[in-house]
Amino acid sequence: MRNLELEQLETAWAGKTCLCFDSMESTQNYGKELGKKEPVHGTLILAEEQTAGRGRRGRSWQSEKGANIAMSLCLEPKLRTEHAAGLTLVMALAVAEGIKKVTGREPQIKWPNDIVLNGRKICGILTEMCFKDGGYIVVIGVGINVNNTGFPEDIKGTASSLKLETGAEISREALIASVMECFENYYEIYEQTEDLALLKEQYESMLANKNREVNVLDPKEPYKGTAKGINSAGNLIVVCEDGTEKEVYSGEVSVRGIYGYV
Ligand code: BT5
Repeated sequence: MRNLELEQLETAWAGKTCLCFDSMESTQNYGKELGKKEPVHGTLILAEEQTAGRGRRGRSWQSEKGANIAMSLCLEPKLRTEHAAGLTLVMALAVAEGIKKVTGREPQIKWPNDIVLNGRKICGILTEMCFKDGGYIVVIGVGINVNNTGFPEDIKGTASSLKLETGAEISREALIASVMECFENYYEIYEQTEDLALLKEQYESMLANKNREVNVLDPKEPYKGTAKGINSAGNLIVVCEDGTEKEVYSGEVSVRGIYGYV
């Protein structure tokens, strides 16, 4: 493990402590274990390779060693616990904005936790929470496909990387620094209201699903509708085919486009 100082980083706390590993199971596991033992607010865990990188609900996250970003940001929020889930959307905004600053491209957010460029997934976000004495920690995992140029068979139809989309090799350090700066800024805005009220407009301006037909993969009963935007809790507002409006909670369901991944 080495302590990495991100040269370009201009934050007060986010990513100021940055622990970088060659290989580990998952930066999420490491972050959660570390957080139980010591103060970790703002600590960033990075791995060149994950042997058990994961997505939501037991899905796996696949990433080529040395080419991409696999990182977890540890937080000890002062927020009420029920408001912590919204931090996935705060990170999505930070990643989208960070990518825009570094590449000049305009990525979009596929609610709630994917970043897409030209309709393909270039980043996934996983937020997990665990309790520790006197409080709780939140670990936000971010996987960004930066410089890889190939994907395993099962995801090559939906995934892409920044290099494939822009044609240029991207500095991972510059991108991490940019995402941390954006995150710190948005997090402090989120803390003011403990919801997305002040960030909603910006989030919706990057929302790939906005005004699109979506399939809501509700485990009880999937349904179709048109995504209108989010509310300040971060739920997706979907108008169903019969005109009724539903709030989709990010923890429970996935959303797919009718004609493709977005
Ligand atoms: C996610 O889950 O997209 C969250 C991924 C979070 C990964 C980071 S890496 C650092 C930290 N440590 C971890 O162990 N995890 C976090 P979900 O929405 O469930 O999407 C998972 C699905 O995305 C998989 O089932 C695949 O279909 C697809 N997938 C896997 N690897 C991908 C990749 N590199 N690019 C695009 N899609 C991928």
